[in-house]
Amino acid sequence: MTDIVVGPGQVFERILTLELVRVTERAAVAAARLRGRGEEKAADQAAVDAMRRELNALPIDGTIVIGEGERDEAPMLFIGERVGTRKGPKVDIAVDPLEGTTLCAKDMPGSIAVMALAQGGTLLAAPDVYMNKIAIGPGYPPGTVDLDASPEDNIQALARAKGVPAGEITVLVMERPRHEELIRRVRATGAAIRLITDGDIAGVIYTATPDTTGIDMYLGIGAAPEGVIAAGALRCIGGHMQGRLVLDTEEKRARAAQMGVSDPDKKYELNELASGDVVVAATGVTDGALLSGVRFGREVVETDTIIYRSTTGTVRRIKAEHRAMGKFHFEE
Ligand code: VTB
Repeated sequence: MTDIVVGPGQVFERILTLELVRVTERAAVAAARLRGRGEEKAADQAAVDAMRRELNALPIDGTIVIGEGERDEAPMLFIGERVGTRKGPKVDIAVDPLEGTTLCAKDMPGSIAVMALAQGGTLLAAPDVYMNKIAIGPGYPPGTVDLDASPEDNIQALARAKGVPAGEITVLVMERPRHEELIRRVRATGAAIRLITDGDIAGVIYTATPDTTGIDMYLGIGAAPEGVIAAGALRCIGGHMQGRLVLDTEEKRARAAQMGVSDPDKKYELNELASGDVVVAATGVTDGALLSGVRFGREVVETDTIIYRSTTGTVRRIKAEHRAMGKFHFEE
């Protein structure tokens, strides 16, 4: 596969699109075996191990740009780690092998195994800090909402653009003390709030299909790496998103600068968070609004995966039955 050229047409990721499914499927199954055990670290580690094994089998020369942490704090899938067979196109990889570790440990809805693959240098190399995010779905003119506008103005603007009263808008927010004021102000407009305890990659993605998820807008502060992965998916489906890193200490600003962030206050647009062609795959670990969780049958393990490909905007859903992973089969 060495002759595959990264360039117009993006043959490489077309071929790899389906390969990624295997990566997130394996990670999801590994984590799901530890669902509901209250063991966040063990579930995460299982997902990391499985994802790494599968990534290393791919015909790519991949570099982890968003991973489990910086080199000294993460033994595997750390930022800068090279993955793949090295005989293939140079690609950037962003992973969150178990997004929503607590959700998985408590067997609550919404945990997923997720990764993005992009042309080298096109994903924002976000440090592990917070990001203030806003996202809405496709079909609205650019500038309908803005990260720097008040929540009240954003809700009114979105309601106008949608042609509904503010009372028919639903905003998704992560339940955190830091969002108390935001939640109060959103509710004061008449809009509804859906709270999630974790898992804001899916939270942002929900805005892309409001008719199925019931979510019109994402607001609030979540993790920056998750923001970049969500942006990758949103780029494929359409939708608007902005994000700003929360660099509130000298240490964080220095760390961000080391990773190439020259303006600590920059408001990133969707196409700056993920600026090139990207493929995003996510497999459900526990049930959620986006994906079903892994089902363990007597002989068959079932997974539910969604793959977004930005070049064409294709979204595929793959429900798989894995016989070789069934209870009565030996897994490596
Ligand atoms: C989120 C969410 C994650 O961290 O970005 C969040 O997507 C942000 O951090 O699932 P805090 O928990 O510190 O608020 C998670 O909840 C966990 O990684």
